[in-house]
Amino acid sequence: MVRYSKSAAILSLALILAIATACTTSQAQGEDAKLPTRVEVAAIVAPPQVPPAITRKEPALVKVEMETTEVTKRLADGVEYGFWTFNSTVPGPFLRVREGDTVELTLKDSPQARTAHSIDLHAVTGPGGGAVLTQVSPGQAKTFRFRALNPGLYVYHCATSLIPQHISNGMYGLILVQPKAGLPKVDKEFYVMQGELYTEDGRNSKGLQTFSLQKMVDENADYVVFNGEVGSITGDKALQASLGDRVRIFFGVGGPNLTSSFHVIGEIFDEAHQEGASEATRNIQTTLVPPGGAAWVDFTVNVPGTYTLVDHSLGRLLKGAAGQLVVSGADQPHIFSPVGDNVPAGDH
Ligand SMILES: [Cu+2]
Repeated sequence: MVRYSKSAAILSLALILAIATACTTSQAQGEDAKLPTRVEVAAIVAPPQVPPAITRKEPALVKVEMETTEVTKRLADGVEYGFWTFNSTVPGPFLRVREGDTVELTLKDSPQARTAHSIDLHAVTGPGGGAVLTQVSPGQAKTFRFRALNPGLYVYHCATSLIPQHISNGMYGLILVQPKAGLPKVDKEFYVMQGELYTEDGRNSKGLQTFSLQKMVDENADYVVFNGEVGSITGDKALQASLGDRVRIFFGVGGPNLTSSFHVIGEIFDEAHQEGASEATRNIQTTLVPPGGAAWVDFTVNVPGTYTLVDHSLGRLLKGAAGQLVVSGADQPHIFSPVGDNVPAGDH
């Protein structure tokens, strides 16, 4: 009798737990069923540009369409590479959504592609970050939804085998989940990502280069570049700002292997959101950004001239890791000036 009672009690408890779980599940499904009524299509612009800040105050269902492609493009002067991309750019487009939005992402693999691709977004809460739901063969398209629960700056990348090869070939980008209150307003926003390439014939070879699996495994990169090619943001393509501008750089690392010591020569990050954190640290010279990680930095440009973006592992300058921010405006000798007959040796 005692034994029966115990069994009955255990059974009752199990039943209560089962009902409670069922209620929780159905409530959760009820919540999930409430899609935002406002529907928007994500703005897509090519790097280093960033879509405008989101100003709406309520969540939306944001539709994103991306196509994975395989394109042969310039890697350096006289050097080409068969890149694998999101939307034919390296990095892929900067995605901008708002905390609480539901993102409906459709990934299509180009009919001209030779391999399957997918997307894993670090902004996703859910197994695989989307990778399991988006494995697409050439010509195929798949759609999934996720709710952007956590604000921050997140990497996305292809997660199809061999994943580091897909990443090295150019399949990475950033998604910003704007906090509900928005980010502080700035005058200029830029989008820069670092990645490295491993080639069979090495850095001094011209013509079309091919991926080296062995060098990738050895982490012996031939090229370390910003935005997919040597000189992507230098010279005529340098980032531009005016004296007094508040500048924001969203910086991420696709990798697949190398951590960046991101630094802007001649500037100090007034605020750095290290590892994409919501809280900023102040007055930072160099910020460490790991593969699959991102940071954003805000600073005011107080002196005109050319500022060089680097990975402060400076050997990588020789492998291509350099960019430029050109600030126009009148000299500010009270902040920075030569003295006497000192003639500037030129910009960095
Ligand atoms: Cu891929």
